[in-house]
Amino acid sequence: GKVRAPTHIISTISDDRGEEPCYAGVPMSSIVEQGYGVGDVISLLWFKRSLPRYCTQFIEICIMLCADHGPCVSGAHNTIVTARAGKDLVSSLVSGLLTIGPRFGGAIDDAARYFKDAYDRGLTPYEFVESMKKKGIRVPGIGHRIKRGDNRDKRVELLQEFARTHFPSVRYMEYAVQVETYTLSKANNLVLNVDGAIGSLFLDLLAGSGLFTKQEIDEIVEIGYLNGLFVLARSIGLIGHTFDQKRLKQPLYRHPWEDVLYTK
Ligand code: Q5B
Repeated sequence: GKVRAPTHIISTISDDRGEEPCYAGVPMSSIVEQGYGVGDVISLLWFKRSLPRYCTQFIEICIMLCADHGPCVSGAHNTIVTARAGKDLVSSLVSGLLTIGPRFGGAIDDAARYFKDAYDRGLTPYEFVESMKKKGIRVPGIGHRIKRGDNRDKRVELLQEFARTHFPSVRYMEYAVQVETYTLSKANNLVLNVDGAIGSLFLDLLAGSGLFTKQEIDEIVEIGYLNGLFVLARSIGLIGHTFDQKRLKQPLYRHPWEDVLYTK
């Protein structure tokens, strides 16, 4: 009989062999004819299923709100310096992307992991935060360089407002808010930041949509899909910063001596 030669690659998200490409089985023509948006495409290629409109809208809001946060943040700074060194678009983009990590923009997955674990185990915010302190781990999704208890992050408020209106349940987000109330009682900069808001709300999206099994949710959190939202979003801004520097014909960047403490 026929023997199938072993393949070197297994792929389950897209197929380009037929008359038209398909994302998770949905042909391009349907994507265009049915007016799908970027949120739908992310649902198909990342989660391998169509999600309800409020979910895809939430994904799109995350992308829009995280697209840029000015020229002073780590990612934009790196991109600007690289573009001014005469490098090309891809080099400027990746030099900014490479700063995304546990302190800057890449705390979404860990926020989801830690908030989920603490909430599911029934820890009070006090028990959760103090246990993190004992382990010497900063609470991911908490803290910001410029945002404060009396100067909240508008992006967080917009995400919360949307979820409170459209999500069937926001229990993980409410837990994150309780954690924030406790951390704010310790220091005024320990606000729930945009990473923490997205991390906790995505848990609510996964649990509340009814479209993911418990095992699937655990796998998504374990693999870490959610930093992808920040990476994808911020690429839009970093590309913009590259074009901006090129358009402005900015010269090679050199940091001023006065701003360095030379010491032994
Ligand atoms: N402390 C974000 O720190 C930052 C604590 C904490 C317990 C915490 C810090 C942090 C967790 C990671 C996270 C995402 C590094 C941030 C983003 C996107 C962005 C960026 C933008 C955009 C800020 C002062 C004292 C110390 C610390 C304690 C600080 N955070 N304790 N849990 N989470 N957060 N990242 O201001 O006793 O003096 O030693 O790592 O969620 O990246 O706009 O800029 O869109 O681009 O540098 O919004 O919070 O504070 O390091 O001087 O700490 O607070 O232990 O205590 P700072 P530090 P002590 S959103």
